[in-house]
Amino acid sequence: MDIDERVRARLAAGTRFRDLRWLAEVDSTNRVARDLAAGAGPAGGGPAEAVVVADHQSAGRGRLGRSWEAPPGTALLVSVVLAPRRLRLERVHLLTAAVGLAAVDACAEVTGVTPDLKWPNDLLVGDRKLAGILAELVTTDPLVVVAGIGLNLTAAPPGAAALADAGAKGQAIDRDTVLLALVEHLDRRLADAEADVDGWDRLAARYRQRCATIGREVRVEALDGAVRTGRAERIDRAGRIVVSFPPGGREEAIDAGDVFHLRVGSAR
Ligand code: BT5
Repeated sequence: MDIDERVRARLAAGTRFRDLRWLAEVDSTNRVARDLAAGAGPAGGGPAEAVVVADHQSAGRGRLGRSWEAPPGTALLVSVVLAPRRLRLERVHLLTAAVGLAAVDACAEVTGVTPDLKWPNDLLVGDRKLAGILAELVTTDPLVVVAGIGLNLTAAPPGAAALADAGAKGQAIDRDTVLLALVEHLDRRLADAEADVDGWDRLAARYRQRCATIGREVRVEALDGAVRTGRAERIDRAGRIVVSFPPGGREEAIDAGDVFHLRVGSAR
């Protein structure tokens, strides 16, 4: 269903995201957002910070070539074009953190359910995945990124979570209400981060505070398939997760691959 007129008007008037597009069906909202960002030539002063929403994706994308699945009309599927100010390329991961924090705030505000953040790109309810974020670099100078999030509202694949079964009330999981809250929170997070020289450090600190992975026993699956377990100690300045591995607790910073929370010893 097309985006509610009231929601459109509020986003256009009150946030940096003036270009709001809705599609009934598309391969991937990230693909559309990337094309939008790439199409806006540098002469125009950089791309418009756009929002692309779809009711259904025929080829929704996850990280590392994986797919994102959601039955039509059951999820918030949205990608944003971001052209952040004062953000250096090596800290680009903070945009994933900004979208994650905004999504947590939106869920809490609209439904009363406060998901956990799992490094690097998931929202969890308990140990089940509620949402995933895919950030893709479009250009480095100026820095332009497309960040897409899929957030399960009324249905989820087996083993995953949807807001509807996480305690949210029926009327509170209207897609456009969640969309509005998410984009407004994201706009505020970005504005705060861009406001002064410490702004992106504040965002990083906020993400670290909220990231449920820190202090947990985790299973780390490297890109080459190697699997190890250890303890997630902290997130470093470059956004990598630092894990200590037994025996001896030698620390290693992980920047790619997958991290899973383990139950054993997982009390926070
Ligand atoms: C992600 O990748 O979690 C990033 C997902 C980003 C999806 C959004 S939707 C809007 C925008 N347009 C796109 O094309 N993509 C973005 P990753 O960490 O690689 O996790 C992918 C894995 O999550 C899959 O291999 C499945 O195991 C699982 N998965 C797929 N669909 C899911 C769902 N609806 N809910 C929970 N888990 C899911």
